[in-house]
Formats: sequence, structure tokens, C-alpha cells
Amino acid sequence: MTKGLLKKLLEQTRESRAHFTLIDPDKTTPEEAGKLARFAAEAGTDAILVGGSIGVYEPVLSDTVKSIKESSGLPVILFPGNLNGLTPEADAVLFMSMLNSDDPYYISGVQMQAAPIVLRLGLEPLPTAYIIVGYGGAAGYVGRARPIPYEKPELAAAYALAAAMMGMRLIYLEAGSGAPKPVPPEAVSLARKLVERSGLEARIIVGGGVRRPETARTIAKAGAHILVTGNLVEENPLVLPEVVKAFKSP
Ligand code: 1GP
Repeated sequence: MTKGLLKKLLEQTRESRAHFTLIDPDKTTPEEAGKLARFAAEAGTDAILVGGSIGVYEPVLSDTVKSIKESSGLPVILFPGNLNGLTPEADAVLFMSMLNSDDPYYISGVQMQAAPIVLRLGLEPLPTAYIIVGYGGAAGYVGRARPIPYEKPELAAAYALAAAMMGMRLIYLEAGSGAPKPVPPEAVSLARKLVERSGLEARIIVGGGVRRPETARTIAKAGAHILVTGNLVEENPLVLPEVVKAFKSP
């Protein structure tokens, strides 16, 4: 079932950084999603995440993924809020465990239900820790997260280290879509430091509330390997190329 996307991603982010654009099928038509993805590809994004916390259903999800693939040529990685977020049209899935949920369903329950489906659909699973920081947004609310306070970066870093020690290869620090403040850079740098000290190979993804190139730059300097932006491509598309550039430039 492995299609090699994880390997490629780990290689690509060993020395440089990557940017993902999140498209929520509940907020766009499949046709619009295709256009947004093409625009994002031209802006330098490396992959499209597709998913959302509510309103994701078939056949809209599959049509959305198909349209994105056709018009952008980019890999599509599912970012599921639940079992309804899976389609064989995608290349891979962030196989996530929300480590700081108070509900075991979001830590290992839904994963047990999803695993045989992911296998059957032929999706490449990308082992991902999902850690909610601060605001949390719909993802934090639906996933019953106990969000890490902004002023406690050491807790986010400890979760990140635990994730690496449990064998997860991607560690997603999430402030929530539309967060008023992104994940604090201190949490990113501390997480990166601890994971590096462990000698384990894992990459840090940061997302939620990034709207400006300066913020993207700060998150890059703090040590994030991958930046996710969602709302930006719709709300302020002209800034997207600058954000991608600011994050990815050495
Ligand atoms: C949400 O991290 C993503 O899951 C992206 O958030 O929409 O605020 O960019 P934004």
C-alpha cells in the first residue's frame, strides 16, 4: 500500500521546508476547489490537504479530490475529521491521533475503525500526531481537545517528543483554522529541539491562523518543517505566494 509519499516528504524536508494548502470541501464546490488548488500550485505549495471538521460527505469529497488532482497535478493528502473524510481518489491520508483529546475515540477509537478502510482504499497512511494549541477552532471543539495554553510551550514540546517516541513521523501543531493567534514560535522551537535531541526522524507541521509572510517566516525560523494554510487561499489569495516564499526561503 505504501506509495512512497512519506519517504519523499521526509527527504524533501530534511534540508528544506514545504507548504501545504488546506481545502475544505464544505466551503467550496469541487470546481472552485480545482481552481484554488491550481492557484496554490502556482504559488509554490507542495501538496493539497483536503478535509474539515463538519459537512464532509460523498460524492462531494471524491469529486473535490478529483478536481484538485486534475487541475493542479499536486499530491492530495486527506485531512479527515472522522470516518467520512476518506476517499480512494486521494494519494495519502494524515493518519492522525489527537494526542491531547480527552476522548479516547479521537486518540485511538476512530483509528481502529478507519484502519481497515484505509487499507481497502489503498491510501498511504502518514502516521501523524495531532496536537491542539490555544484556540483550537472547530477541530479542537469536535475532537474534545484539552488545548495547550499559549503560554505553556513546554507542554506542546513534550507532546511532540512523546509522538516521536511513539513512532509518529509527522507532528502537527494546530492552532485551529482561523485562529486569532498561530501556534507560538516557542512551542515550535522547543518541539524541534527535543525531537532532534531524541535522534528520531519526525517532521513538525504548523497550521492555524497564519495570514502574513512575517508570521510564516517566524514559524520557519522557529524550526517548522511544513506550514499549512487554509483560509488564506480564499480570503487573501494574493498574499499566498508571499507566505509560501517567506516560509520556504532558506
Ligand atoms: C487548519 O491548520 C489549518 O486545520 C489551517 O488553518 O485556515 O487558519 O490557515 P487556517
